[in-house]
Amino acid sequence: MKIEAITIREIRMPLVHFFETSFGRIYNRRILLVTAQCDGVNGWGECVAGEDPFYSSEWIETAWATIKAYLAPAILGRELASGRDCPALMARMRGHRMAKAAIENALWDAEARQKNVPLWKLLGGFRREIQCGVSIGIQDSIEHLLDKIDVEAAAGYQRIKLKVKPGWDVKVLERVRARWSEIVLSCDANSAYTLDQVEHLREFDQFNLLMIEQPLWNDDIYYHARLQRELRSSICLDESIRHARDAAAAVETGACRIINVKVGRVGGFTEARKIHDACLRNNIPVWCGGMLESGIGRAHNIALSTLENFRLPGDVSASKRYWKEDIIEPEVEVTSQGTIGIRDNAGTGYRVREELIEKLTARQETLRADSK
Ligand code: OSB
Ligand code: MG
Repeated sequence: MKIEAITIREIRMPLVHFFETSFGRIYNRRILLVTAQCDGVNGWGECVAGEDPFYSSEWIETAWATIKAYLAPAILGRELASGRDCPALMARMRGHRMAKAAIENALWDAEARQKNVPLWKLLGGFRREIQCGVSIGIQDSIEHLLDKIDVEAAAGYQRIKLKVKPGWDVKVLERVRARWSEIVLSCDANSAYTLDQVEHLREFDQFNLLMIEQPLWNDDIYYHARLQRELRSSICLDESIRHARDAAAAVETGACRIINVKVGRVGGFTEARKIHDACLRNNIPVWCGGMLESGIGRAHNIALSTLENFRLPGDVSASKRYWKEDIIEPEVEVTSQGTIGIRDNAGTGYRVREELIEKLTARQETLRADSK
């Protein structure tokens, strides 16, 4: 397929409810979408970079500038057999994985549409439904949090993940476990702790957590290995895993027993599949993380989650938990069993609502091969 044009666009979407982590609270998402025009077919990709460089060093402005100056020029006008060929063309540019993923995934999307096959099959998936959990942010009070858990547990979600930080952790977990002794529960610290808090982190062991996600520094593997030896609970790494080599190092050193795969964080479907395969060989379960995606990124997460080793419920949940109106049709819905059924249509199986996207667009720019 020939890459004829790349359109980058920023849309703005207000969240139904604010989302707070150890690094801050957000009410709105500024989302960078990529459209790749290949032989007249459009593929869509979503850049999961945030509005600020808080989760990772990338943010929407670095992604925009990097795509425009480097990533789009590296692929425009090229003839590619598959989305798989994209990473090699962008490898010269270091980092900027979320920006790269938006482009690569748009090409996989276009490829699936062109070949008239479902994206999940193209990626090598086989599941006909995926297991869903929810990630619940830090709230204004424990009462607010308990109300939220009530809603999500009643909706059927298979796992509840709570955001924690010093001052919003042990007491919160205690209250939650007192009310729901049986629910599958995990927590995510987004790097809010340090190794000298090991005694405090050991208190988490009493809550029978499925995992503790990213307790220590965002770029660390070594000290997580030290911490894992001190805890009964399993550590899951998110931020620290940038590529398959990080995953291999984490497994080899015993830094975690579970890995959260986010296709944006690792630079696209190709690298996500490598991590998946490496974890499968080492009997390390993975699950699909979320970045408060619009329907486009959400549909891609669903396709990825059909791979064999996505054995734990992901953070991929219903559109309506985030948006009044999503930019795909139908919206992503979750069954009362906490699953999402996999669609058999070509591409993601969801239609992109271009007319709604136009209305939400704050800026857009089309890059072409001849304008290099
Ligand atoms: O660490 O998993 C995370 C959202 C934004 C940034 C980082 C994270 C998250 C989530 C939300 O936990 C997952 C979702 O519901 O999309
Ligand atoms: Mg996380």
